[in-house]
Amino acid sequence: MWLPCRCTLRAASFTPGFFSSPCLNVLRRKSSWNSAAFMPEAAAFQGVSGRDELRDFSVSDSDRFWAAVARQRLNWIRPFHRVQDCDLSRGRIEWFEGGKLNVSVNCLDRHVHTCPERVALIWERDERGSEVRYTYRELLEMTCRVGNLLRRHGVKKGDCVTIYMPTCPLAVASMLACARIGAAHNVVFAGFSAEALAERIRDAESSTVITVNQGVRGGKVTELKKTVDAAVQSCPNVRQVFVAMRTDNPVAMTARDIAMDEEMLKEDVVCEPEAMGSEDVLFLLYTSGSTGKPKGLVHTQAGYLLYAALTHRYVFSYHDGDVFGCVADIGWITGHSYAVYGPLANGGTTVLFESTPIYPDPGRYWDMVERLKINQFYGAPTAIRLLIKYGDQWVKKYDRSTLKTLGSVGEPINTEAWEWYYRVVGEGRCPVVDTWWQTETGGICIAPKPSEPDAEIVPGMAMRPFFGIKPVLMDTEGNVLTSNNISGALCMAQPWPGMARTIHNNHQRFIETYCQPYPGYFFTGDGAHRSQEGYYQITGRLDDVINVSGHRIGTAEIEDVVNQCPAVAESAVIGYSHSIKGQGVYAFVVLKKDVNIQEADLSKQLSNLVSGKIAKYACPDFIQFVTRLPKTRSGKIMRRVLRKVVECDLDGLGDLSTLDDPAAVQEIIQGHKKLSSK
Ligand code: 7RM
Repeated sequence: MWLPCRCTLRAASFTPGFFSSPCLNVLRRKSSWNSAAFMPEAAAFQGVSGRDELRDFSVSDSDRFWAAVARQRLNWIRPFHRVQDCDLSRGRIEWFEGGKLNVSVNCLDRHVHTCPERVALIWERDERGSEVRYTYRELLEMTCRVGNLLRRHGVKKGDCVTIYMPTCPLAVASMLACARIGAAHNVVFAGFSAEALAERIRDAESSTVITVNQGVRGGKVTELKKTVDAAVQSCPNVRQVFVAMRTDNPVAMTARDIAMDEEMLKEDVVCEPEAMGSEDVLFLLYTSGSTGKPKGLVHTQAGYLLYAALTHRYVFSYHDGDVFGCVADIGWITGHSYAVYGPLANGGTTVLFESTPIYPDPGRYWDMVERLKINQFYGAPTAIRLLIKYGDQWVKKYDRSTLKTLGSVGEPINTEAWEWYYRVVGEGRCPVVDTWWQTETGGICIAPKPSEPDAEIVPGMAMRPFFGIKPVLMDTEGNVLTSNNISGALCMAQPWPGMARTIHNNHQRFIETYCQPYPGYFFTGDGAHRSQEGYYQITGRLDDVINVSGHRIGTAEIEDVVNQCPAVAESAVIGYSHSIKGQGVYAFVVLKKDVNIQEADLSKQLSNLVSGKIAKYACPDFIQFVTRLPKTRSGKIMRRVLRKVVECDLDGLGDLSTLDDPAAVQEIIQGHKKLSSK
């Protein structure tokens, strides 16, 4: 049994409210700034007074800034001798060269020395009210057992272990165990299909997979082990699958499978940590780009951990004793940085949320806030928009007085959602931080905080670059736009420790995607507006990546799957605005000539195909069958035209003169009218 009941009972006794003055209102207090109290290392930066000045200093003298922070915040086995060695134009990014450390020691052992009984994890299980707490000592023990188990089964430094698990303590211990023994982890979101999982296992060259018998989410059981079985059929390199028990239902085991709970108990609770170089790989995480093949972004040890820890502390004003509630799944970068690495590096107490915002009812989040006494709540706008529809009573039923900061991530937060979050959830007491970042950036890059204590927060704006971040806006010719009140492509003018280093086995693609579009700069793929006051507002993707309920997906990836259907000649997938999901998926499909299937049946078939090959969230909400797609004479699909039709902005269709066959557009307009009136 993987749920030692002793853990349920022994929560460390500490007072979460200790640092939370009831009125931590950043908007009201004007303070004389004590740099050392705000950030101890700032005391060494002479003449730097105020957070804005500290931000300027972190960019203008980034070597001194990051050296001081890295020395102060991380435990090193061997000190680094060079702060950074980066050349963005060539995609060379190296931080803290010569340094050696172990990430799991930084997340666990050092806190066990000072406060072994502090709660590290609160697992908010799908079954409401059955939360389980793990102290730092217990999490270290569990991590060591997994580390020893992996080692005993031949996992070595430099290997990559794929983790296909729900958000739970054993998944966290598995991630940290990899870090402990020097293996990279590759967490695959447990909502991905067998094929999507198989592709990621193969690309990562994993020979070891960790999973559970079944997952439980929103009261529904998912057959994760069976999905792994199906996936590894096409992964000849997979040698072993560790299977832990999330439910009591046994699953069929093969010669390749290892019963993880039982085997773990045989292992020692001490596991020698590997000394890792700063730039050794910590993990791969796959994310969608504008082509069909997901990219395995590579994050390394020291820089990533430092950046996750620093942003966690300063963007959310996290203080010792606080309970941090990031509700993201560990299968996404948000779960990595703000449910696991950031909070644990800071010795914090972090919530692992296994459920959904509306299970068993729409009060789930706020019931959890009351029960676990959460001080910082970090979630996605799509969930907020969903909850608005159920009404304020689900929020007001519960005591939210422990809340101090509310965070938003994954997509733009519209004003209505922001206001509701601020007024209803936070009762106007808690700053709302709209945090912009990406899998590629490793941690938050633009957010309203830190800021001077009396600085304003504008609804729906990420606003201010974090320490060490220098955003620039570019015009289409690649010129840096220097004025305010202007929009452009969002790039970063200098490297920062948390950024991804490469794409696994494809450095060329890394360079082409991020470094070549604007030579010398890191291109984010997003557009942004800089206001008159100099604040940043993200306007959305500039490429064919869309964002469905905060999940990033490339339209090309969906098209590739749709096109695999034997009846389909070609397709074009676009995103359209959706009131809850942010964006929805709309597919235009051209069928082969002599296809004789009912459109409704075919729609169903295509939806099943997409959920089977990618995941449910990627399924089209609308499938419109057309006889031809609008194309340029050179054969390029004019997605701009399709987007305008779907957004019902016919006046905005613009210049159609480059279209090969303008009549195609009329047919598409008519078909869209029919489909949307259904
Ligand atoms: C953390 C995460 C990244 C993409 C990014 C944006 C969009 C994320 C915001 C946002 C507007 C935000 N990583 N995005 N945060 N857009 N405001 N605060 O989401 O790799 O999965 O997605 O998400 O387009 O490029 S991610």
